[in-house]
Amino acid sequence: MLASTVAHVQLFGSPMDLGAGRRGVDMGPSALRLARLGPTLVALGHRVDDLGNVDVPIAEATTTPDEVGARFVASIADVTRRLADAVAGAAPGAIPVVLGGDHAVSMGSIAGVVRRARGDRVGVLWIDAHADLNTPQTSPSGNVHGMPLAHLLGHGDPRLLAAIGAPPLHPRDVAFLGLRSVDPAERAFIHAHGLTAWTMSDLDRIGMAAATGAALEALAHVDHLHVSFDADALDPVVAPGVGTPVAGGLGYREAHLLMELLASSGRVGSVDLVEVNPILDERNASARVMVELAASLFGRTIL
Ligand SMILES: [Mn+2]
Repeated sequence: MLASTVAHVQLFGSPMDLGAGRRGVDMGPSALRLARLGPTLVALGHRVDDLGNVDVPIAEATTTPDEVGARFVASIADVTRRLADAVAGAAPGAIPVVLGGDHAVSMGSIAGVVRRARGDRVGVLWIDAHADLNTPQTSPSGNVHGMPLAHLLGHGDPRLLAAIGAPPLHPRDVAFLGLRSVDPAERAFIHAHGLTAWTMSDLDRIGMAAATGAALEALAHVDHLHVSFDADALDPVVAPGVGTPVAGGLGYREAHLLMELLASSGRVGSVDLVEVNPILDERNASARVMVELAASLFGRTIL
């Protein structure tokens, strides 16, 4: 995808909050649509198909046991399969954009991207306050939205690994940007597997432009770049309506610069926009910020 080229974007909603401790991110796809995500991308000249939502059970209506280590794991595994199938079936050449939902939806979206890549090497830029590297054994909460990346790397609950059903990501093919709330077991995981990360502290020191350049360089060897953007990477002042707000996040212009640099790299092949929580929001402001950022990611420039 190039800043100046026309993209074919396919939107997939996954209105799931089974992975989150706090409810409400199931309304994320609606909030992003009401904030005019589709029309905004069309106005940039892109072709956009909204393929609707995958089927997601409602927490109150699930009949699977609410397991302590990994809450709603069986239902989340079902959603992972459905979303992976949908994304794997995206039109040739299209850029799938998955609307969450809690970050557990990325198990399905990235599994679908890996299947669709047919052996091409898939790299992931994980833009997030959190590392999402827990497993049911290490998670302090049992909330699966803190575990998707561990599972995509091949570690964790066998039911989720089976639902992903794609070869695990290689640790060298993952880079973090924006980390600031990392559990001890996640820190150990990052060091044990040599994952690359630009934390908020790194961003303070070297600035967003250098950090984004370094992250793209670290992923220069992959064939397909997936951007998984958790709204909680943003500072709560910019976006209060997110799943798990953490102080000290990306500022408004800093986040736009990141998106503009990704757009001008011409390398983004698929995207997640997750963890928008309208319950905590103020008149859909956070969804609107995410749509503005998506516009920058899809080539909107100031001049
Ligand atoms: Mn996350």
